[in-house]
Amino acid sequence: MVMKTVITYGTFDMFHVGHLNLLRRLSEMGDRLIVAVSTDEFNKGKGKKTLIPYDQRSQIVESIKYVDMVVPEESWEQKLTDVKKYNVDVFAIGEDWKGKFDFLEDLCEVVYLPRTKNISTTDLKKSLKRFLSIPHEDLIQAFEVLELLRRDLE
Ligand code: C2G
Repeated sequence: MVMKTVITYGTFDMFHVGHLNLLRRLSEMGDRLIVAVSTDEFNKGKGKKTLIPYDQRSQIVESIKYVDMVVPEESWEQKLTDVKKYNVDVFAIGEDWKGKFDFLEDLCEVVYLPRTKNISTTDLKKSLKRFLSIPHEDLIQAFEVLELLRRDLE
């Protein structure tokens, strides 16, 4: 049986259901799914500051049942060598990258998939930042009020 290999690349910071949906769909496209997780250094080059360091991001992705193998993504160019090295049949990625990797079409199928709506690491970071920017005393006061309400309900 010929093994159909799919590969994708990404940061996967603050792993969420958008990432999960993508990996599940990719796993349905072949027999083996390889995920190249962006290293912290490579992310700096992408202008992306990750909250979660590479070793944790790669451990999480490796633990996803749809994923067969995780490798580090250290450069833009490695896609060309990876496709040959791992005998890749399909390169796939979210459509936010539509057209950017068509140069791989000579080597393998190139697929851009719709992103999952209403979730992104950027939004998660924004809401986290908003919560953390609430003045400390306001949070204390809110918890005190909640405690009073809880006692009333007892
Ligand atoms: N994704 C998605 N839906 C979302 C968020 C992300 O389908 N709501 C997909 C992205 O399209 C991408 C993958 O999940 O295919 C990983 O997303 P990121 O971690 O943001 O990856 P990115 O930083 O775009 O890195 O060489 C390619 C780059 O490394 C891709």
